[in-house]
Amino acid sequence: MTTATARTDTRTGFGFDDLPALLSRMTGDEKHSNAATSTLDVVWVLYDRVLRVSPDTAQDPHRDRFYLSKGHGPMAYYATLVAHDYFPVEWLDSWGSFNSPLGHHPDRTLVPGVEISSGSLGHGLPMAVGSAVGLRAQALDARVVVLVGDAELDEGSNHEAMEVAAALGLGNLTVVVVDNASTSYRVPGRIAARFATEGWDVTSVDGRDHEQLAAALSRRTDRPTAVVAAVEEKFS
Ligand SMILES: Cc1ncc(C[n+]2csc(CCOP(=O)(O)OP(=O)(O)O)c2C)c(N)n1
Ligand SMILES: [Mg+2]
Repeated sequence: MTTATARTDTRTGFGFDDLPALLSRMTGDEKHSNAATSTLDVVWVLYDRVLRVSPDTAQDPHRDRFYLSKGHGPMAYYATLVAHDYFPVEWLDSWGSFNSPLGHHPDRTLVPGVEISSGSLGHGLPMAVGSAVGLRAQALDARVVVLVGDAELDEGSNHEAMEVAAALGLGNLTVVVVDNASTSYRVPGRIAARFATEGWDVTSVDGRDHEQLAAALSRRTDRPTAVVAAVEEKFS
């Protein structure tokens, strides 16, 4: 079931219902549309209801961090950043072109609000672990939320990061796995079970239900948190 909020309380006046129109401004053949639309609700709920960050606090050491690890599908991310006033809506019209700051993979040096450059799968979670350790060492009460894909978890680097995050008790770290059943050797339930085995706090939710997402993504304990957000199958 899809339960979406229709809030338009952003500074730009754009709300969740405007995202399809914002996405349609990004054209071309290499859009990775499925990868983008799979994350639409998760990214929106994070910026609308969960993360303590805004364009005004984008450099504040106390801000929450969001890392889009599966950077091959950034359209939903760009549209959400536009809605929350990080950069002008007109930038969407030339995305992917030679002089555009909006590449097919996000570049943290070019796009306001983007925390990491991504696109090579398997790096976001290890980076998020490092950031969570650094924030804790500085006694900063900020969180790191990293979004990964289900097939991205096939990269072994994730599993080393998963183990160390639990061993270190990184309660300031959340991973959200957008599960569109796209792995070659899928075993239903394996993602949640793997995180639980390593000692993470795990919640499985409908990745289109904003209330479920907001509750799960806001959860903090003294352990790292994993949210497995199921969406429609990529290849159905
Ligand atoms: C290290 C690395 N290997 C391979 C790729 C090529 N690649 C791009 S998208 C993709 C599939 C990713 O699947 P998933 O993480 O589940 O995201 P989805 O496209 O399903 O949203 C692959 C293998 C890559 N970007 N990085
Ligand atoms: Mg996938």
